Amino acid sequence: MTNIDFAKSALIAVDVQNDFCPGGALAVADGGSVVAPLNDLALRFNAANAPVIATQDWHPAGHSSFLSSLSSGRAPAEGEVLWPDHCVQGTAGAEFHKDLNMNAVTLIVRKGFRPSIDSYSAFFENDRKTATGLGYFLKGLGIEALYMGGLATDYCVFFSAMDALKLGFKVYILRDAVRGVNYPEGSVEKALSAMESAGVSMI
Ligand code: VGL
Ligand code: ZN
Repeated sequence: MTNIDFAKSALIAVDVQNDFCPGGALAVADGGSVVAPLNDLALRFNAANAPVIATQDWHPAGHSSFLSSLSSGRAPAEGEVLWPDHCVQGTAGAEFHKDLNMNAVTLIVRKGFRPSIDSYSAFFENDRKTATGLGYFLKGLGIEALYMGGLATDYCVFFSAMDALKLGFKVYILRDAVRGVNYPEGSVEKALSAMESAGVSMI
């Protein structure tokens, strides 16, 4: 692996939660396999006193991103992607994968808790304006480079990486520590190539 300048780098584990792993409500194929490489790297960041961030999709019951929310008569917006109920606050599905080393995590960022806004990105919700605060946190610590893995490649990892670039961070995707939903078919490939063209490094 590349040499990491730990004084200016942070590790971000995106949404490594039960509902995105096999057996979960929105399972990503092979999702659990991101855990081992993330844990390895988290220990290296810990040893260097560098930030290790875990994001957590954290929806209230009946969240507007759930397909089930349409039963209350709401019309979906053009192009809006809706999901099975997942990562509902306080449920087992919202918990981190049991093997993810949470002792190594220095900050947990919860997102998607506003009932009417979804939030794929770790930085801005899907209205593209509401900040999660993570950008300010990282800038405040003088962080310049982000090492990112987790779930899902084509949604939360993708939007987080693209926002991070816009905020001026150098972004490295840990290629063996991401897995995707691939819905619609082909979206993982599309996300990977869009990230690369935008300037994300795959390592
Ligand atoms: C995610 C869909 C809905 C993700 C979260 O973590 O990629 N995808 N909520
Ligand atoms: Zn979600």
